[in-house]
Amino acid sequence: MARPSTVVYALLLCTLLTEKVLSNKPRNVLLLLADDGGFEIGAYLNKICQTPNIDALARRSVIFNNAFTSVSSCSPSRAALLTGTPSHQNGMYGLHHGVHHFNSFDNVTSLPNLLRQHGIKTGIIGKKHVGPASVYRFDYEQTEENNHINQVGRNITHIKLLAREFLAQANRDNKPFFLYVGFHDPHRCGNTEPQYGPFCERFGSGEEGMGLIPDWKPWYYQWDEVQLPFHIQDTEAARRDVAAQYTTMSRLDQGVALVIKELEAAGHLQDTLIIFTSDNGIPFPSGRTNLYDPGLREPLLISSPEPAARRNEASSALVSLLDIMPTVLDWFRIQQQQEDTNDILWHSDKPKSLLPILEKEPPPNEREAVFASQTHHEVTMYYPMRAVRTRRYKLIHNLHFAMPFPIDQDLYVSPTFQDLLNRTRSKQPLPWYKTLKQYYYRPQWELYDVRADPTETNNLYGKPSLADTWAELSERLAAWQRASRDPWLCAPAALLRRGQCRALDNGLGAVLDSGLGAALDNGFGAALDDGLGAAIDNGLGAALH
Ligand SMILES: [Ca+2]
Repeated sequence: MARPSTVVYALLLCTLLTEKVLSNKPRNVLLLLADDGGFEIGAYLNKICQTPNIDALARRSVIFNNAFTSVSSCSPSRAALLTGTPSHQNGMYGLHHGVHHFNSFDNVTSLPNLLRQHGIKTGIIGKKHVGPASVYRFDYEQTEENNHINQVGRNITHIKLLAREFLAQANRDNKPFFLYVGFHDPHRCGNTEPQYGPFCERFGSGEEGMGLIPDWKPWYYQWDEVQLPFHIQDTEAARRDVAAQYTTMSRLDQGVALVIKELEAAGHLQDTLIIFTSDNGIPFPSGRTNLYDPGLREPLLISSPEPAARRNEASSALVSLLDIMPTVLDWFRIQQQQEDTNDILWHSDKPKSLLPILEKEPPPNEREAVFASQTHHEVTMYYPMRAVRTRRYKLIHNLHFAMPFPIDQDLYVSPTFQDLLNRTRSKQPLPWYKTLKQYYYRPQWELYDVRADPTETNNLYGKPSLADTWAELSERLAAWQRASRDPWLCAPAALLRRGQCRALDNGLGAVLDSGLGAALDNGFGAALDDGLGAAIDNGLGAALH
């Protein structure tokens, strides 16, 4: 019989050997990205929309309750996620496809390019929606560029088989891998393929003429039972829209399960970091294309196979999707070189690896902040905004505040938005938290106490007791813009030239100089109140007639 000390020594040796083996084993990443996905998820306390598979992933994950995208638009968000830089810095100011034609700058360093240089096999299945191709090159690409988007983004049986093919290749090559699955669900499709319903919820459902996705069992919902978010009007039309969105969530949910099953079958469930998130907020008013929380806040689940990893625990840490790139690099133990940093002059507020949070919840920190930068969505939708959000406050700077907030085509044709228009035009009751006029016309500065006012309805800008808060947040926002070389740094009161803001004398300088309270003295507030806005939907129709 061994003496106790021998046993202890043997155990210690065993532990050391295990750690050695663990540290050398391959490490992979699976990134699952929803398209316009929100919190219609059981793990995020939606009681009606059933997502048993995403919930199962959540039980193996840290569930982030304060994760935010840096831009609420498809291509810009994906470019930001894949470069660790805000849209104004990587150049993806708006949508990539069609007439919009936005692309990142040719010299940007992207995650897939960097990983490939380090011998990691990279793959993308589903929606890509970024360019140029040379900046975002994956070893394996099955995207809308070589498939129909619905087949590669919504047909979960096809997605499953593509994942199987990629994983087999990675095993054959004996390489660590980064697999990015860009689901197209639960994106709307009423604008492009209305025959499948507002959310493509009938695509592949097995109904007559809809085709059949063998692995999908659609879940259907009663419109009067949905859990309505505060920013959607409480009407039958809007509720039916949400019910359709829920059905599409069931396809995303089952797709997530299929891909994870393929990961397991390929022998990689125990060596792969799994990340689930969404590119931008849900396609409803105040959601996608907005810097309000419904546009910026995202579900984020990260499941680590490490023995010490937290599981089924919520984190309240304030994190950004800009943190995904440093997290993935950290996981692969790749040090980002100075020349790879995309020319950022970060001093603080820089993107950070989230791996430490997967082991231990950091203490609550009121200094934490996330930032957002929006410029376009569609090419016609020029409405630059910048924002900073702490746990307590959100400051939004609407640079072109005198313009009506632009509406994208996808939202415009939606049953929810048409219902808003029709009710406003015909002066029917509109059980909504805003009026259309308020939605279209926003002040230059919006300051919200998001802890006391999570719906962001009470603009505190100009309140004397918050003068210091505004000054601190606006300076911090400007510092972040400066560090990330934002061409809009001085807008709208001044012009950025050789690093300096040069006054334009356009009447807005006073707002910036005098700080609080001056916003309504610029002549634009009066224009809104003098009846121009009353006759028409967004206040501009009358001017055209
Ligand atoms: Ca999207």
